[in-house]
Amino acid sequence: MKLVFAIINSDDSGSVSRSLTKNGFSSTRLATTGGFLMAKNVTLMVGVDEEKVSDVIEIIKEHCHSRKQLISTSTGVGREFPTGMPVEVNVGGATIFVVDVDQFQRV
Ligand code: 2BA
Repeated sequence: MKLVFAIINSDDSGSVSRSLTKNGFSSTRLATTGGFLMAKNVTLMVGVDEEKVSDVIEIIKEHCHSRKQLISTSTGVGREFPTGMPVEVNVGGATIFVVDVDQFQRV
């Protein structure tokens, strides 16, 4: 079994969750915050058999869009950038980690 962690934009999270459910996948949503932008995002946890991981990733890809976001460097975000200059970063579609699961039990 594998555990898929997908960090996604909050605006995409509803359609991803609905599509996962519709396709028979169980998922858990965590309210998270990106370390760089300090903006809220959503992390989905999906426990799934190995042969279904690609199906889960396809659903995530289908519903997650990349966005350009302007950040103000005067807020202290991104210290490597010259201060006072707005900087554009490309966020998403999704950041996905797939990890091995040693045990899965419902008790
Ligand atoms: P944030 O950490 O808030 O990062 C938002 C976006 O800012 C990133 O988009 C990237 O384009 C840019 N960025 C992040 N760190 C940067 C840096 N040190 N210098 C310049 N630009 C930087 P994404 O790569 O699409 O990441 C979206 C969110 O996914 C991240 O939000 C974070 O919550 C998560 N994430 C991305 N990579 C990760 C990783 N290796 N480990 C854990 N979480 C990660």
